[in-house]
Amino acid sequence: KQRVRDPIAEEGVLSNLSALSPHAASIASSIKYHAEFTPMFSPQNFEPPKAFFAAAQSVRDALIINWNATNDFYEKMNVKQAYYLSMEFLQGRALLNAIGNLELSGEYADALEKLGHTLETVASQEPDAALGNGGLGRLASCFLDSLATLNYPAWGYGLRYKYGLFKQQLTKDGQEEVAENWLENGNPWEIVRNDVCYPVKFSGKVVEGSDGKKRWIGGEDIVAVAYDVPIPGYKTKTTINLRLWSTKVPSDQFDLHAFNAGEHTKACEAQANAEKICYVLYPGDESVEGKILRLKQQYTLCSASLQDIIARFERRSGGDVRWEDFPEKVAVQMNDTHPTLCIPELMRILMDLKGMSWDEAWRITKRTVAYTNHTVLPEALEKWSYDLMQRLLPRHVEIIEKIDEQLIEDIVSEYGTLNPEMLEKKLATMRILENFDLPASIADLFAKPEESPVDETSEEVKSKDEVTVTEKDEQLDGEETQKNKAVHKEPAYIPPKMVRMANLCVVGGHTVNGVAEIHSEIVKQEVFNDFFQLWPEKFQNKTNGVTPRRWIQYCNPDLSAVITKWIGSNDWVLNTDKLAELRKFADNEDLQREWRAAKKSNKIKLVSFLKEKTGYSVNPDAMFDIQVKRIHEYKRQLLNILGIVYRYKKMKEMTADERKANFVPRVCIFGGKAFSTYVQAKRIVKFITDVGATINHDPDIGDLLKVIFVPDYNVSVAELLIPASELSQHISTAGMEASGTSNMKFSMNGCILIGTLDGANVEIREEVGDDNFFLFGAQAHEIAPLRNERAAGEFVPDERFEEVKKFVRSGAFGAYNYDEMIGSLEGNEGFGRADYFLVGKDFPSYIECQDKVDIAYRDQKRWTKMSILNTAGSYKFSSDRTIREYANDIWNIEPLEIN
Ligand code: 4GP
Repeated sequence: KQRVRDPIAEEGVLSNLSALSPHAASIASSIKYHAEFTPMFSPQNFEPPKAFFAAAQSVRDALIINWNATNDFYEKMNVKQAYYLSMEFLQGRALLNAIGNLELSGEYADALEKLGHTLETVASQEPDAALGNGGLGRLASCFLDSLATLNYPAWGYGLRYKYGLFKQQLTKDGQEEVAENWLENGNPWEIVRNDVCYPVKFSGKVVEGSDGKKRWIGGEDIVAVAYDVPIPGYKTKTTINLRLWSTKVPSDQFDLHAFNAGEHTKACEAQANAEKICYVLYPGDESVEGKILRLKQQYTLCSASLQDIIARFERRSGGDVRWEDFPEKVAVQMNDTHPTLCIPELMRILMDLKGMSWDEAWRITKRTVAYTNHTVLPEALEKWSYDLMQRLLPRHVEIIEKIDEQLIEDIVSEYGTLNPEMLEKKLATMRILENFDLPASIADLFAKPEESPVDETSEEVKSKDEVTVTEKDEQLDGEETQKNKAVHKEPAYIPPKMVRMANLCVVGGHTVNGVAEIHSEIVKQEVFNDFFQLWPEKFQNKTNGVTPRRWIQYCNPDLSAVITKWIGSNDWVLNTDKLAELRKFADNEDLQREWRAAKKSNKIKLVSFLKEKTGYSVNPDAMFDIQVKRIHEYKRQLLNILGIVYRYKKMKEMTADERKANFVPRVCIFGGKAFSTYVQAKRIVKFITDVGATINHDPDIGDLLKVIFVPDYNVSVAELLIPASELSQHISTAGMEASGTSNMKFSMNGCILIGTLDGANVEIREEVGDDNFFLFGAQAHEIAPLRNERAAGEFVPDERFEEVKKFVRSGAFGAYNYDEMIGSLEGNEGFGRADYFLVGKDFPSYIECQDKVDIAYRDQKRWTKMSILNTAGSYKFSSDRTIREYANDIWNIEPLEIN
């Protein structure tokens, strides 16, 4: 027998395992086994990266057993299953979450210690799986955790991007984006399923067979391959699946002849084209190539997932496939509009491949899919160029045209033809196809005989076919086209034909939901009001939630221990209603002391992290005031930083003693990424770092004020920041933040919020109580009149706001010219929309509210009580609650616990 070399033992790290509990000992030997056989690292070492890999693989073994059992059980029971389709899953790290959910954290800590490492060091080796941008993607990941925990038969479907959301580096010029190569060392959590792959087609043409059936032929064929990621529930065997698609070329398409003829690039071209679909999350879409790539991504997700879902349905039906039962077995949730192509794709498969009639297919599709809206920003409501879509997905465009035609009929039959003006307006806003002629029968209604008909062939108006290729490409972006045409003063502007994905979702989905009460109202009353009037029963609210496992239990063990002690058990992790029991102890001095100690230990951890990442030393006794989220004008990081500038200016005007007496020491922390082409957002990042560079080095200020921008904000950084936070800022212009989810995480961790009445802030304030939330600013219903007032030049800015702007313009924060940024708050000529986000309007109430924060913080008893009441009032914001609501009200699925 050959002796298997044992690198760990050879290094003398592991003498014997007998001191461990049997479970920890078997974990240690499993880790040893994987350390030996993992091909990833040189056999000699057992450094932390390798220890992580080996530990993760040992966890994966355990997960696979449960995952197989879960899938087998679903297969056998053939119950209805929900599928959550999302272009984003912001999973973060998996190790601590997995061992926590398996209730093996202690055993892993012991085993790793025996092997010479702390669990913490090993866990920190894991790269974040950042397959998402922000709220929408992180919500999807919280939902997976809740689905598994609550034993719901459900899967997630997404794309396996080779590069996650970019890494953010901060230089003297502001943000720089660097590729996030999260798969560089391999991904121990995924299982590649070469046996699960589906063809996906682009372009080509549609032909009609002699049987009248449509066939989509030719074009480019690629293959989507499944990579499965097991998602363990908490305290349950249920381990659901996140299936991520990767793309490649069909195996018979490698051009061996070209390769042998020395044309290596050509030979590999098809492969490269197929693979690049899954290269990056949200590839830049300024260029036509970028747009094509994004549409290919969306279609790949929809097509591969639906083929997979349908294959499963057929398999589970045995020999007896009854298509009308499809919606009884399958619920598809579209996470925003990115997976909208599910609708025409399901129609195509049911009609062209399964032989159904239009009516049958439409009935099934409508009962299967549902849509969640995550934003009211008009620029985020996706539209695709009709021409581009037709080039890439000709059959789908035919189907969309027919859905649009049907919609027109529905609208006409609902509203009649008696009021053509109203009908015209409805059709203009509700149609899926934008800038399209009406069908002749309807168009007649609006004919204006006195106008001479436009001569399509005249020189003035170019027909679509005459437009050159480049012009066509320009037309792909409506705004760009308008700008170009305006500059060149072209005689006749033909607005580009577009497909409105959100409208298609509302028409094709059985349910449309917003993500917080106020947002769902805006969805009904504004964004989709015409649809709401037509189909009120489709519209629902599902207030977001976050998983209490990751977002308190695992990221904040100190506070969790205090909660568990005072509630008497850790049931609250599953049943967050129990958190409300903390209310009765909110004044208890012992609890308050323990509460503060937990916060302090989290702050101390953050202090060393900040030192390591930014070089700045901060005082752990100062108030930690945090704003972390994507950088966007509507989220108003500018309001926060201008408030800080105001504070700084006031401090500078005082003597040292006055400063001490008037201001509570604060560490103001920012984090977040700006989209790479969003110039104003990047400017704001640079401004914050410039303000920090000045204030942090000002000897007059010392520990009284520090401004830190934490680079590369991601899930793991959030897990450190949130537990250490005391004040957090959720200060969007009212009506613009759909929900927010970090507000829920902060509140859950005993952080007090300063915020506007926007998104889920409204509901958080209701739960935690008005006294425990710092409210300021204009309300949603006031925003439109305020903007009008602004535009009419009737707004008189507060002098403190004027003072701050002047101070910034004076060059107090370095040589960079911030005129343009400050100008955007004034609506100067050429600087865009006159303070569209109403920073100037809300500035006075914001800084006054910040004074109230200082007063409250000085009274630590009062502050601690507020903090406790925040955690106590956060029970509603568990994603378990949200998922139960989706399951009951939208998907109609039941929990199924495997035995
Ligand atoms: C975000 C919203 O901005 C945020 O308010 C919400 O909490 C989150 O979705 C989850 O519902 N939207 C996006 C996006 O991330 O890409 O539109």
